[in-house]
Amino acid sequence: MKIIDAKVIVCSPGRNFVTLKIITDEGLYGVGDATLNGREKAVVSYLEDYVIPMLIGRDPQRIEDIWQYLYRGVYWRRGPIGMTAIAAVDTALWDIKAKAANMPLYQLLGGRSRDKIMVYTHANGLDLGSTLEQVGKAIDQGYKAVRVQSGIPGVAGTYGVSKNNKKYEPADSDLPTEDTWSTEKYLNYAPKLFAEVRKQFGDDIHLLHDVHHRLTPIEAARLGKELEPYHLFWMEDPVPAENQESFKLIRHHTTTPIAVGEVFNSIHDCRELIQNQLIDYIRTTVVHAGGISQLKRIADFASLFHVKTGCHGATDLSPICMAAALHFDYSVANFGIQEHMAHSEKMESVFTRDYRYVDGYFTPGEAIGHGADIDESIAKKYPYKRACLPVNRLEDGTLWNW
Ligand code: KDG
Ligand code: MG
Repeated sequence: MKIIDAKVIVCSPGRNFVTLKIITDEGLYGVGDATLNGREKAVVSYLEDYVIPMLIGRDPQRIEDIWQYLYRGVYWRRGPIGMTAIAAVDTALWDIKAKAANMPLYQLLGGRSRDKIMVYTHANGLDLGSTLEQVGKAIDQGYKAVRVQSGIPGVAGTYGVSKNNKKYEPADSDLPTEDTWSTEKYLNYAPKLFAEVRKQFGDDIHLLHDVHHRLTPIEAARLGKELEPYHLFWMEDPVPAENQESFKLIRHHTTTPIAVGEVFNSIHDCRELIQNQLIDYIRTTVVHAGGISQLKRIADFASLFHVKTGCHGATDLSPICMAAALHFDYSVANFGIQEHMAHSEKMESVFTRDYRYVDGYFTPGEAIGHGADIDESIAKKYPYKRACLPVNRLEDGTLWNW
């Protein structure tokens, strides 16, 4: 089998998605998600100007060799742009291989390790009352795990909370909008929020929370400690993770489980965190961490250190990524949980998929390949529109982590 063509499809059905389609001489093709929120065009150029010309004529069945060719063979290793491009190629090649084998992808990955995949959804509100209402709605929809984010009293707008009663979508402007942040107000409010959620909804529902990289290690230690009575499933991204060693300080102070990794693109970004058992869940996912091939390596490594998976699954990851992630989740031994932030109907109209939701759990479906595809004629109706993620400033104007 040979790769004879590949193309990049960009569309914006309410938000931007980049999709790679790889076509073979035997009539089989595969698709992979290549979306990097707010920097989509950089990946498009990387794929079109460099990667696609290198793919033509290669045997698509040699997934590992092509992965190494695009990683080691490029000299400039790692980085979100290159690794997202590699992920798209890798996902499309696994799709082709599974189609050639006439199997759903999870069978090629070793078969299923479980019957269903627990997902968590998002509940967010501008204030305590509306946040509690959203948690109640999620529980009524059958979710067993809910991520809770809330507006902070005295702070205008924050991560994870819709500003306009529409579904939360952070890349909301042509150029970055500016949010304001107060660590002090947040730290005073977050334990009260979770106390109320537990009081109202009891102990059985899994609760998650995303700090979104905003604290220092000692502040994160305080938060983790104060949240302990509400036994969170995890506290996510408490601090930016470039300094992996800094997690030791958080770990020494709290038993609240920690999840990190949605912005990582290499196994080396999480090596110290995993081998020193500084985290409990690794959030790397298919599209930003080099595809299924590298995700399998990360999960196997993590399993040696009691770390489970918890793949990122926000709406900026297309249904193609979600499909591939669910096959991975189904097969991997040390699965923890999968994020599910529902796409809008308009977004879903561009993609076909076989995965389904039943009562808090997903299954990837039995379609051959990963089971997701793009409808190019519908995609054409929604041209690319630049949209950036916000930036964040402290109340005195200092630039902070968003
Ligand atoms: O593009 C950025 C989003 O994917 C990110 O802000 C979502 O943190 C996120 C999450 O946990 O879903
Ligand atoms: Mg996050």
